[in-house]
Amino acid sequence: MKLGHIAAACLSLALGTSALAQQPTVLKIGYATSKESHYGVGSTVFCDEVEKGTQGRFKCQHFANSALGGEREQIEAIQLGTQDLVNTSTGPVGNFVPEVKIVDIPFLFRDYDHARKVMDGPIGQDILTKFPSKGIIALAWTENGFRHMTNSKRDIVKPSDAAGLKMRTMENKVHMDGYRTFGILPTPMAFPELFGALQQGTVDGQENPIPVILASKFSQVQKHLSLTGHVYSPALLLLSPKVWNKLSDADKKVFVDAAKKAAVAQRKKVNDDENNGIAQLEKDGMKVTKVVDGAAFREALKPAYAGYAKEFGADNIKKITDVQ
Ligand code: EAX
Repeated sequence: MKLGHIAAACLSLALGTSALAQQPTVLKIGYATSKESHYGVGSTVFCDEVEKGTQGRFKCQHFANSALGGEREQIEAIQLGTQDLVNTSTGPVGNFVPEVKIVDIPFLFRDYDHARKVMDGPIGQDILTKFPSKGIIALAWTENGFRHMTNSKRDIVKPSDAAGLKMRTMENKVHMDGYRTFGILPTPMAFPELFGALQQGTVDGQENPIPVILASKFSQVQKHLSLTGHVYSPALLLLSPKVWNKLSDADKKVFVDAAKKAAVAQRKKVNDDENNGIAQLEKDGMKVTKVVDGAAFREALKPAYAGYAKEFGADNIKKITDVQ
């Protein structure tokens, strides 16, 4: 090699090293739906705020549309440190952190105000402290939304209409116990498999919030939508301890504050989708049942509530329903 070439090689090596020192740490963030959906909106705000707050030392690579797998798989990857962040529903989370299960009880929350107040108040914040001992850092509650039923067979006004329908549920025992009292045949399945299962008729229906039904284009494979709002679906922004443990205290604060801003943006998108998305789904051909017999669903759920009271404590459930 000529001297000039060696000098050039040394120069490029030196430049390469200095460029490397300034390279931001790229965090992999995953979620179930598109980058334009509620999860994408919240995740984008989080990442922008982190990038700003750390002067560009951290940035994100987004893996939307379940590109990193189902929510259970992504949470496992967070524990292992092979994935940095996930913006996930609580669907599978109770299998990792049992204290979360109580907020998955059907008809526990009256409305969005009630749910958000509980999650942001002492009860919700206390649940977040249970994550680190399970190898997960919970930065904030985000949101998926109140879940509604869709199916390919008929309108659902009351539990007897839902009875006998094979419905995909999340891998969530609290939900499944409740839905069985409606007469539904719950079929737990990871979300990435759901569209195909609906298309092929492996299941008759599913239940998800409006933002998910919209983003996943379930109108292409489901005729009937009933606004059952039978359970609130909280979501969480989870971080791997492998990342967290290396952060300075100042950076930790940047991450937590960014997650809070993400939650605000994600909830706003949920509101927007609730307000505008139903008309869109009708336009897309869905038949929407807007008035359902909520009292009949609550009545049907009574045996499941006896089980919930035993598992979680009637007083703990009351503490949540008492929040005004
Ligand atoms: O988190 O699995 C589900 O039905 C979830 O609601 C969805 O993936 C978004």
